[in-house]
Amino acid sequence: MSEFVVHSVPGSPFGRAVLATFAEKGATYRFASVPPGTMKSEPHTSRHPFGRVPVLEHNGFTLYETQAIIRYLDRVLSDPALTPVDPKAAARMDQLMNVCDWYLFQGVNNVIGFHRIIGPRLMGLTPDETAIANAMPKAHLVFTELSHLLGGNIYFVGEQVTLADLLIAPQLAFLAETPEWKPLTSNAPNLVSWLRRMNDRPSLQMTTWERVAKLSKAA
Ligand SMILES: N[C@@H](CCC(=O)N[C@@H](CS)C(=O)NCC(=O)O)C(=O)O
Repeated sequence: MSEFVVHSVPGSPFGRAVLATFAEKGATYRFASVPPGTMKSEPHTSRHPFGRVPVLEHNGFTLYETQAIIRYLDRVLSDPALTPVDPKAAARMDQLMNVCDWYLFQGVNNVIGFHRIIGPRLMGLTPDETAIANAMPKAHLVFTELSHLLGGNIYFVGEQVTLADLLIAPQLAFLAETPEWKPLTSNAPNLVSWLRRMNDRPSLQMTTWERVAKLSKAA
């Protein structure tokens, strides 16, 4: 069986979505840690011209953008399927994945998650409270909409886990570690229960920041 290589960094929510997809499929991969401070230079920019993670390599095929990667994995590792067959359910999954990238990440997690977690933990920065406060109106809107779309479902699109759950869970798990989580979920208890269910899945347990950091040290 050909080797999958994931270039990423421990703690990356997008990278975690890829690793969790492998775990859901029961498939193996090699984790190639991108050394700190090298994401914007060669050789990484040859893999990812925008200097981000994750990047997948498979049989000489290189792919960046998390949605593209996990959709590719769902096609080449077909069992269990993580995309619904029903066109409406598949469209809902696609919609949620775009809500994640366009609204949950941009302006919410890349601000709150950065200032609360990444900056202090990796760069010794003090959280910028003004930037966090400015991100909160959009964050409330995103949480309200995610809660609405989840409704009474077990997973975002129904009873089966899909790529949408695997993309969104690492982003919300990040925010759940911040003081903003409580006000953001005060009217969204279904999101709290959903995240608990996701965190209980082996695929999320195997891909925590700590577990991936250990994996990357051992590699
Ligand atoms: N649209 C990209 C976003 C990837 C992304 O932003 N990754 C973060 C880590 S979770 C990153 O590489 N950040 C480095 C930076 O912003 O310079 C994807 O879906 O893969």
